[in-house]
Order: sequence, then C-alpha cells, then structure tokens
Amino acid sequence: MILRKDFCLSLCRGRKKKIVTLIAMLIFLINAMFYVSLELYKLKTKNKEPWFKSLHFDENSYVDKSGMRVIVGHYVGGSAGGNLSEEEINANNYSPVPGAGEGGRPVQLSPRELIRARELYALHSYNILVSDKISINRSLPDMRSESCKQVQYNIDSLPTASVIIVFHNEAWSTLMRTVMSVLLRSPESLLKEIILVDDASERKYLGKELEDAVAKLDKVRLLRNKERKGLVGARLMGARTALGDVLLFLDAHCEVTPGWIEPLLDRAGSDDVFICPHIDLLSEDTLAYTKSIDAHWGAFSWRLHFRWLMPSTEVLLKKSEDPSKPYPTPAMAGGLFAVRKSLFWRLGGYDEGMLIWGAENLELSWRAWQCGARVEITSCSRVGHIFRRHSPYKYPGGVAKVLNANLARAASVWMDEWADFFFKFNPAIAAIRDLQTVADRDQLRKNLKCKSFKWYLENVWPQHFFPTDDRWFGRIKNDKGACIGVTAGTPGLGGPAAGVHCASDLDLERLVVYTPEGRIMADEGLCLEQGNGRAVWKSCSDKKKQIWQQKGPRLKTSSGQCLTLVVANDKHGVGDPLTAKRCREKDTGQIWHFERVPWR
Ligand code: LR7
Ligand code: MN
Repeated sequence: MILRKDFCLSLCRGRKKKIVTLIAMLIFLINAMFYVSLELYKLKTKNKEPWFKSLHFDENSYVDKSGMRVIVGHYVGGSAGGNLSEEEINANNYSPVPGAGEGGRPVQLSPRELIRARELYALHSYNILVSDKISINRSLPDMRSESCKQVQYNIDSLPTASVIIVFHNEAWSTLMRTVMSVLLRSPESLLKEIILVDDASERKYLGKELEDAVAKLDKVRLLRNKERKGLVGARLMGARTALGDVLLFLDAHCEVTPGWIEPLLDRAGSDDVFICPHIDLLSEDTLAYTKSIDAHWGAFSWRLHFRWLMPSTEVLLKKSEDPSKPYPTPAMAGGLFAVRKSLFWRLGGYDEGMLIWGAENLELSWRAWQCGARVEITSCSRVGHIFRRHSPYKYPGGVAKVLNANLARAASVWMDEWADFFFKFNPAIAAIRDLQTVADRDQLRKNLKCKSFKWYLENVWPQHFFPTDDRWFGRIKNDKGACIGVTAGTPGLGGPAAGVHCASDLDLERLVVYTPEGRIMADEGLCLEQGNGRAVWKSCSDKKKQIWQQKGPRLKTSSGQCLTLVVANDKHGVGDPLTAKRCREKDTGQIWHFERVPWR
C-alpha cells in the first residue's frame, strides 16, 4: 500500500498521462521488435539448416536418406517474376563479394537480404542474390574419388569438345559462371569452343551486354534463336555449327569441377555411347556445392516421369571392382552429356517436334539403347547443377500441353505395347496423340533397324516395374474389401503398408504388378516387403522379404506366414495395417482376390 502510494505521489499526477502513453508505446515497440526478430530468426535459422532441409518440397520431390534430391514429378511453370518491375527483371546485379562461395561453400545472407532474395526468387527459381555475390570464377573442390584421380588420360589422343549451353532468360551470374567454370577447368587443347545458344531470351542484360562480355572471351560464341523453340531446337542449332569431335551439352546453371572433361571425352571417343557426368547438387538457396549419392541411375515411372534410382546389385558390384569405370544407365537426366558428333547425327539428332522442355531425355535414351548405342554415367566427371523446384519460365499454351505433346511423341515412336499402357492410363495425353506427326521419327527407327521396347526393358532395365505379358497387373483385393496399394503420400518414398480403397480400372496409382517370382510391385519401383512387425513399401530388390507366393487365395512368405490385413472394428480395412501372420483357416483378412486389369 505504502509503496503504491509513494509510487503515485511521485509519478501519478501531472505526468501520469505522458508516462502511460510512453509505457504503451514501449510495450508496442518491444512487441514489434520481438515479432520482427522472430521472423528474421526464422529466416536465418532456416538458412542454417542443411541445404536440403531449407527447401520447401512439394509432392514432386524429396531427398532420400543419402541426401540425394529425387525429382519425382514434373515442374510447374512458374510466374516470370510476380510483382517485380521491368527494371528489376532486366537488371544485372552481379557484384562479387571477395571470398563468397569460394571452394563451393554456401553463402549466407543477412536477414534483410533474405527478404529481398525471397522477393526475387520467382525470377529464376534459385537464390539470385547469392549467385550475384559469388565470383563467376569461384574455386571448387576436386570432387573426384581417389581411384578417379589416378586415371591417366593421354590428352593428345582425346577428341575435342564443343560445349553447347542453351538458355532462356537465365541469370547473368549463373550463366557466366557456367561458362567460366568450363574455361577454367578444361585443358586448352581439348576445348574447341563453347557455343552459347540464346533461346529468344527477353532479359535486357542478355542482349548487348552479353555480346560484349562474350566478345572478350576466347573460344566462346553466341548464337541466337529468333523465336523461342525450347531446348531441343536451341541445342540443335548449336550442334549444327559445332566444330569439335564431341558435342558436350550443359544446362546454363552448372559448374564443372577439376578433371571433369577428360573422362567424358575419353568415353565419348568410342562412338557408341552417350556419356553423362555424375551430377552433383548446387543448392538453389545457398549455391553450396554438395555431393550427390555415389551411384545412381536414371529411369522413369509409369507416367514417364524421370527418376533417379539405385542401380541394380549387378551394376553396383561391377562398379565397386573399379569405381572409375563408367556404368550403364537406362535413361539420362537429359541436360548434361557428351556424344561424338557423328553418332549424334547418325542416330537422328533430336526430335525437332519436341518444343520447350521435357521428354527429350527419355526419347534420346530409348533411341540410343534401342538403336545400338549405350547411355552411361562416369563418376569421374563431376558437374554441379542447380536443381529447381519450379520452372521459372513460361510455357506457351501451358506446361501440361507442352509436356504432354512431347511425351506423346516419345511414347508413340519408341514404346510399342507400353505406349498403349501409357496412353490407356493417361487419357489426356492419348487425346492429343493423333495431333503429333511422327512419321519421320518412325521412319528413322526403321532405317536404323532399332530394337523393340521389350528388348530394352529385358536387357537394359531388367529391374523395371512395368507390367509385361508374364506379369499380372490389376487389383489385389482383400475379402474384407480393401486393396493392396501404396497409401497417398510422397510418391516413391514408401512407408508402412495399409489397406487402401480399391482403385477403378483407370486409377494407376493404386494398381499393382504381381511378378511370377511373387513380388508385388507398385509404381516408382516400390515392392511390398515384410518389415519388423509390419509390411512396408520399399525399393524393389532381390530380398526374400519381398516374395509373396500365391497359394490358393493366400499370399505366403518364404517362412510360410500369410499376408494379413489386420482389420480393426470389422470395417473394410482401409487404413489398417498389412503384415505377415500365422495362417489361420478362418481369418478372412488373409483371403485375397486377384482382379486383373488389362494394361493395354
Ligand atoms: O524454352 C526453353 N529454352 C531453353 O533454352 C527452356 C529451357 N531452356 C534451357 C534452360 O535455360 C536450361 O539451360 O534448357 C536448359 C534446361 O532447362 P531446365 O534447366 O529448366 O531443365 P531441368 O534442369 O529442370 O531439367 C532436366 O530435364 C529437361 C527435360 O527437358 C532437360 O533435359 C534438362 O536439360 C534437364 N536437366 C538436367 O539433366 C540436369 C540434371 C537435372 C536432373 C534430374
Ligand atoms: Mn537445369
């Protein structure tokens, strides 16, 4: 009481109003500061996490256990800059900060810069502020394994390279860093030239400013497409003028590391192979150079989305014998590869009917394999590439239209019966199939006497998960009502297995393949596996735990247990766990009905 009185005596009267206002303002200020610093802290800590954790993944990508970014779906065309002004869109703000990003290290931004970086993100779908701070000549570590470093190449006997880099509205610093990294790290005698092909970019800094910069560089030429054609048209334009023995394609946001070109040229010299480097990751947030998983190969899902998968045990074993030896891959990612010029043209270059982006990598891979060549990866050539979540540029007519047309072309020319499978389950793409004129590509296939897609699946990718004539395809339905299928979630990631709603005949996501050996395969190369206590969806492998022998209406493991849908509350079992249990006469959770769905 006394205290309060004293307090009031000294403070309450005349100054009371002022002080109350002051306190209120103070409280407001403190609150505001707290809020702002919290936001900044969030931004800052976000950037301190491992690079892949700071990415916002959508359902189209994920990072696997080894840190490998797995692109699961197709990119979505993004807006080209949102609310940014013309001036902002056309500005080149390259201003290197000494030391930033050297050695491939990440660049961290101040909280204020982070906010700006966010605003500018839509322009390129990577952190342009970071890129503009890193010197276009930055150093990078030697990423090769010891065994790769030991390989001696006879430089004088290697073919020469024309490096072809196509771009549309690329950032200045990223494009130039790609060019400089090639100039800095390729032996003079091996690099014939760098051909830049501008696919009708609209950015001002890619006009005269780029021409002037290129004019100062030895061996670099700039070509321009008057109209936007897409990467196929642009690459063909470059390839037609190339003077080197080998065409070496790179995306416009790559950085090559020491020793990158020799293994590519060494292998490309042999005239029967499309050889890809090992693609490492340049973080889209910090541009940190990160190693990607040691062995991976390229393939594709039922919907023909490109995927990275673990190579077969056979390939891995061979690779461990000599890690410096190139290994075969069913498909290439598409952007980074070398091929002898003569082979490229002999096999028909590219399908010029493919516009803008997408599917040309699968078309080229199938064509190579089916027409007598090979597609390989060499771990001794390490190139970093900025993987992006969204495509930053426009797709005339919409991304689906463009991509579907390209997919339709690739499938109808090369996939035989599996084209029927693809079109059957993708009616929107089937609808535009007849709009494609592919007669010249069909003729090319005939002229080159190329092998069938069946041959490709059996010989190049025997581990594939597509239906075949001797693989059953359809719904496996439990007596209780639910079906075996991968539950919704991140595609390709697997996880605990549960009963799912049974699919309609066209619901590709929930149909399965059942192989003669007893594997239950879903799309994305997932197999049903008996785990510890519960069945799980895991990458298909030779594991015994993935074998479910059909015995009458039951599916039995090698130890004689029965696949059981453990139904709670006597419902249909949707969402209830699948597991292997002791077989019991009366357990209807162990009774399975196979409902075949024609796949073509
Ligand atoms: O209209 C266009 N015109 C172009 O010149 C559209 C694109 N481009 C350029 C673009 O500027 C870039 O340099 O083409 C190049 C590739 O385009 P990206 O970077 O948008 O493609 P991506 O890296 O997202 O996609 C991969 O799949 C593509 C399918 O069409 C191409 O084959 C890309 O080259 C390919 N990239 C890689 O393989 C790098 C490794 C990534 C993976 C997986
Ligand atoms: Mn790219």
